Amino acid sequence: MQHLKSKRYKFIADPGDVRLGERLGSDGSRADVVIVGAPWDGAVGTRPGSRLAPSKIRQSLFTAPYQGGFTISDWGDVNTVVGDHEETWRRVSSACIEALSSSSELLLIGGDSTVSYCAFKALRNHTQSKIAYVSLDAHPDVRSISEGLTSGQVVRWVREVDKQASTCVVGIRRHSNAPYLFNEAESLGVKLYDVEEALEPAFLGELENLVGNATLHLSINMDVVDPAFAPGVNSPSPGGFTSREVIGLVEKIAKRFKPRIVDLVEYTPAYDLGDITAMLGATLLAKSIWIQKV
Ligand SMILES: [Mn+2]
Repeated sequence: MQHLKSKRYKFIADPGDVRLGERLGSDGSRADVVIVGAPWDGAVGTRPGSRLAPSKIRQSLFTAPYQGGFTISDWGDVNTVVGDHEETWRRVSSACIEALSSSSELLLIGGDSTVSYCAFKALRNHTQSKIAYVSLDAHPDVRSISEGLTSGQVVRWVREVDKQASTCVVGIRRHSNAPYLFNEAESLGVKLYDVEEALEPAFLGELENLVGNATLHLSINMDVVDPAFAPGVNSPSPGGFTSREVIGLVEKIAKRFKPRIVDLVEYTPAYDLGDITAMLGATLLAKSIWIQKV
């Protein structure tokens, strides 16, 4: 048809400039990297809206330059059930199990951070190897609440699924968390690192001791970034990583530990400004792709 573009995600006619969105395989196809969206925010108390994140993240991710050397497929979004978290979580886990069987690296776009727990359950189901769960987050997410549901419990649930998994949270802000949570984390065997510790040159050595050759699940909660660089989150906390710092950290982790799953959670588009949080989130996902066949 006349004057209709066959390629999306690009506005300039430059054949040498290939975008990631131009290399996508079709839904359900096997690929080095498989993308799944989990548009669910039913466990968010403060600023809901991360159910709208997957489409916004894709918009930025698919305009990123394709670096070559890997195949990538977007399987679309999990069909979530509004008001039914158990059925939704079952479906997210099930989609992740399928995606793990068809890829070397799964990129899961949340959604609130409970979808990270679903992905972790899927990974535990998929592999016999030792797993490490590294969460980049301002909060330890080890709450124990008297009623209801919160995404602030995810790391506690991860511990319940696999007590042997090495588990740590990187980017903690002391000033934004109740003191009891630090004791909870310690008694659950969850190692916490604040922002300053994570920026020390020795930090990668710390991770080396913790992760080693385990199968890595890396969870990136966008609130780990300073709200000046990532305002579009459910639970912002001042004093986080700059965008440059978090990009460097994710790149180093991806290169060294080759994560089997990378999830991006808690991005909340309604609170974003000029898509800066979406652009950063998409960049972090692009940097987390470690497969390079060339
Ligand atoms: Mn958090």
